[in-house]
Amino acid sequence: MTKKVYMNHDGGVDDLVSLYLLMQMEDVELLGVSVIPADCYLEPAVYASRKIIDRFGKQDVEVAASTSRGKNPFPKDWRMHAFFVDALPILNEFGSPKANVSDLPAHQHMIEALRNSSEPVTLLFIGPLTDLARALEEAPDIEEKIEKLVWMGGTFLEEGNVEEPEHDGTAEWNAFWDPEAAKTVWDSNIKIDLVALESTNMVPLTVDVRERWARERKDIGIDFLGQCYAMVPPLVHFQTNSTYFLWDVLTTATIGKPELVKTKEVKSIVHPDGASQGKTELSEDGRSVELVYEVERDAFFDYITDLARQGE
Ligand code: AGV
Ligand code: CA
Repeated sequence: MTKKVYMNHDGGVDDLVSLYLLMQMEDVELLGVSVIPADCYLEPAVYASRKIIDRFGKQDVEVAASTSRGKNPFPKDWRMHAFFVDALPILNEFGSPKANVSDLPAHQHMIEALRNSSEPVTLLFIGPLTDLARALEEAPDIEEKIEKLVWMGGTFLEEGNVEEPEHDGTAEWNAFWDPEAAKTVWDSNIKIDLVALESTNMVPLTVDVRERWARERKDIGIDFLGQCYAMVPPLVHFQTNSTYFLWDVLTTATIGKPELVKTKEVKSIVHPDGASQGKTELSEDGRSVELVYEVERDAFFDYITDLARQGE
């Protein structure tokens, strides 16, 4: 059975690779893609998305740009990555992008996609939740069209991945960028699969992974993975704040192959403000989420490498 999916991403290397991989999944129908300028700049991220759809998509997919703004901006160095992906020769062989850009802003584009769908839709969010929060405020009726939300965000570990002044370091970045949006979504009745740092910490980008993709670079799809992950720092001696993980790619992979991960139900709240803003915390008074807390690392890398292979 094909799953209907709507994707909202924020233009990082792993966001754009996720778009590529999602389009390679046999049993997924992609209803639309929207781009929010959180961990990216909007223009190159929209261009890169359209070019990936042109070059590697099997269906027509429309792209929408977000008008949302966050509370806590991402570091500029990270936001630059979308420019690098957009400039890759493999995405620029045939001139300017063709995939359509919607006249609607992201959240309204998603509302329309949900209302037009005859079946419930899985929402894949691999950046902040701002566009979903806005959509829910504008069109509460969409809730019943949402099968579930699969979100890369949050953590219940002591350490998050935010290192910023005036913050205590307990949050994950997608939650920190717009903590109020996370709270709005928490307050809804949508089912949530949470791909938090518990599981993404198990899939750092390492040199052996890069070498594997390099050995197979004759395949154009695997070369594309290798080129994308050449732009970001791997884990070598020890983890730093810049170390890159396959956060969003793991989140996307759970849609195509749920057996890769283990999940458990937990109850949690989100801190909307203060020194812990964006922190997700276990609490009996909180809402229920399905936490992805473990992944079969080797099976995951095999899966995404096989999925990427184009046979060209
Ligand atoms: O917190 C993880 C989220 C994911 O959606 N993003 C990157 C992924 O796209 C923010 C982020 C955290 N640490 C980063 C990030 C880093 N070292 N480089 C770039 N982005
Ligand atoms: Ca992201």
